[in-house]
Amino acid sequence: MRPLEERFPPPSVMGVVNVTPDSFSDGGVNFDADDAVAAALRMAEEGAAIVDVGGESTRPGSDGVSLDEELRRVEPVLEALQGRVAVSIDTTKAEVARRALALGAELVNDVSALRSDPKLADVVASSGAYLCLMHMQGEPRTMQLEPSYEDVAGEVAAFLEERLRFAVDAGVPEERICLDPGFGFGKSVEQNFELLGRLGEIVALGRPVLVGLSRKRSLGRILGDPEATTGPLSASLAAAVAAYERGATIFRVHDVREHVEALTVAAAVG
Ligand code: 7PJ
Repeated sequence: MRPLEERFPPPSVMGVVNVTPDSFSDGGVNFDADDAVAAALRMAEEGAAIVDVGGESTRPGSDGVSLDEELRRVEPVLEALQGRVAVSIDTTKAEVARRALALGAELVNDVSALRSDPKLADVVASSGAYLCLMHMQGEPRTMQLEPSYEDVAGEVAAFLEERLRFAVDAGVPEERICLDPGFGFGKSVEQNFELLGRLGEIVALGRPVLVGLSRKRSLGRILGDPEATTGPLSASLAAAVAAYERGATIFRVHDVREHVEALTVAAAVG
């Protein structure tokens, strides 16, 4: 298995394929399996290196979903995509990851960083899959109520370093792991922007850094709408380029073509 940074050289774009009725920003557009499959194939054509298929919404305020329901959502999509496009499974559940990996997924995107399901580390370790470990303060249902840090970048870096150690100790090779500061997961607008400015402190941990800034509400809020629940494409592109310049290597986005174009230009600058 190739190291993650060779399999996904910077900048690599990960297209978001939510198979949920209530996601952050594409609120149900891909809830139908056929629509999700078509969206994923289009993203691959537009230059996505991988598509991230998820059946459990993690938007602020959301509740979890049962194992059966999550499998019912994602399995038909994974089956249809098998052998056609590289797939990441966005889940916190070991059983969903196990089925997804059997259906050809190559990366497990766990927003709980192996804290939700004690069996997930072993599923990843024994399969040879890539793994993304993401920072979150609190849990989706309540995480935006009162996010609090003394030093947001320092605390996120320390958390990710600890979760990296945990994953490696559980048998996941370090070269298969990437880290994600978790923009919007228990962070205020100011904390998100401070974290983005200090992304170098996460990059300094020595693993590839994945960022998800696409359409996030902090982007809408910094533009002046205090009630915004999403951000526009223009702001998403600016944030992605800012992250790229600070060392991020994988970009989880909804608008693949535009991000591929923006990041290709940013990369040409060197
Ligand atoms: C992220 C994610 C992120 C990773 C979501 C949305 C919210 N996984 N899943 N990083 N965000 N690794 O799609 O806007 O930032 S759900």
